[in-house]
Amino acid sequence: MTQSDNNVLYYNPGSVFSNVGVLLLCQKGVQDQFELRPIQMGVDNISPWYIKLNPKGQVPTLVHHGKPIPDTLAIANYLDEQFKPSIFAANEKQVVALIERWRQVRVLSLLSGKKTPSQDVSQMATTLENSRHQVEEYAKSNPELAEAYKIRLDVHDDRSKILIDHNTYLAHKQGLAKLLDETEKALSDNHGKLLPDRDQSAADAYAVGILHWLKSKLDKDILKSRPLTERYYQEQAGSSSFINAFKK
Ligand SMILES: N[C@@H](CCC(=O)N[C@@H](CS)C(=O)NCC(=O)O)C(=O)O
Repeated sequence: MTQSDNNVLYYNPGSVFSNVGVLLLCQKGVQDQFELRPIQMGVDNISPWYIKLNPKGQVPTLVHHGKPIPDTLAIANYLDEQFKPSIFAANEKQVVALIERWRQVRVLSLLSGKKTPSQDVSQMATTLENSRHQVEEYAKSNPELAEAYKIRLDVHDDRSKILIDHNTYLAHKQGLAKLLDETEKALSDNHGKLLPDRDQSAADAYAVGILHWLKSKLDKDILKSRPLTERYYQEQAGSSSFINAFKK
């Protein structure tokens, strides 16, 4: 590990949870202390060096002083511990519950899932099979990472279902509509905030990061019939942390 590997955010600029990771760093104002290093998905994220950092083989992973912190919620908690003041409250029950609601949105399904029962997904299924085989090969040739690769295989299988199962697509589509309706109601009840007793929390990074992704990649009018959520999004998108994260 070189000196420059000590403080890094491994990410993929197109991925929604990478958006959230970058936004968390910018909300903390510590983005300049980390190198944002893109990795090649399908290649780097299943390679032994990355699986050692993040057994799920997902992005983002934060590395701070050489210590890997996989998973955005763990990153939010870690940043609050390391850099004061604490602003995320990512260990508070109501904040975690709301974050988990937003994390159930699987944008991959909405964008690339099986949208109609007759859609031909055979090419996708072949690509996924090949990738699964590659993971199994890595597991065989790196026995010390057997446990980690088991975790990756579970993530891989879950991801495959999201991409090739039509009912899973429908469930995620309905789930998103329900979450957006709940958000509209919460903003109405809480005077424009996501939560009753908190002006700001890590949940905002998830909501705005995911909304940004949905608006830019799936449907720019997704909030058309949800004016309070649109206003909330616009306010958040005007903040300096959002501009630093996405508009530079
Ligand atoms: N729970 C994780 C989710 C991370 C995640 O789902 N990352 C996706 C991209 S948005 C990923 O790396 N997918 C690639 C793969 O699994 O092959 C977090 O919050 O960090």
